[in-house]
Amino acid sequence: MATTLALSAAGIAVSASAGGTVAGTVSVEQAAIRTEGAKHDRDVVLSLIRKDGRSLPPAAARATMDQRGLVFIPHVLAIQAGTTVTFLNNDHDQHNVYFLSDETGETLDIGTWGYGASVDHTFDRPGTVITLCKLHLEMAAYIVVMDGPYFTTVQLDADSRQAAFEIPDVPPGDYLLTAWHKKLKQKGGQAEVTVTEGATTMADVVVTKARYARVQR
Ligand SMILES: [Cu+2]
Repeated sequence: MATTLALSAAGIAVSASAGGTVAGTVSVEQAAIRTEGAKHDRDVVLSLIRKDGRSLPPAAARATMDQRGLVFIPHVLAIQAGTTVTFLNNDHDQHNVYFLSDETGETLDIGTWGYGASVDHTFDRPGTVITLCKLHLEMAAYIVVMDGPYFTTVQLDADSRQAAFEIPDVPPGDYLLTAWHKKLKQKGGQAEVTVTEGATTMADVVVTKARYARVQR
């Protein structure tokens, strides 16, 4: 019907970033996935890295890492480099926050504070930052810092060890698709994907114990 077509065309016009989408499934070859509890390993971060060297939009969003019930929430936080994260204490206990760079081993203690207080920290460099509390050794979170804004975090299903993912609004071009999971820290093995305006590129990613991602199309 003409009405339907007009509505759908208007919807496309409103979407300023447009671009294309990369979607598929990610699966992790691991004996078991823990989907419950403070130290679950259900999160996978899928990200696209531009291959053409064109400039990336600056980080626009802010993010929050909560400390509640002696747990960092969320357990895995993916952000773009340049993003400021607010570290909030929602417990009637003092909490500390210190960072351990997974790549360099460098540490940074940003302090200790009490209920209702927060401290901001801006993450400038891509990489994995393990976030810890010196007062509660069981507390841990992972901040996954990406160079660009083209990423998504998905939760694996406990039985299938799979999750569907979708990264929308990606400018057309060639990218490297990578996956990050805390147990299977995938550092290389990127797969090439081409993003086309208005289209969805399908890519199924398998994260293996050999620490690389395979893409099957
Ligand atoms: Cu603590």
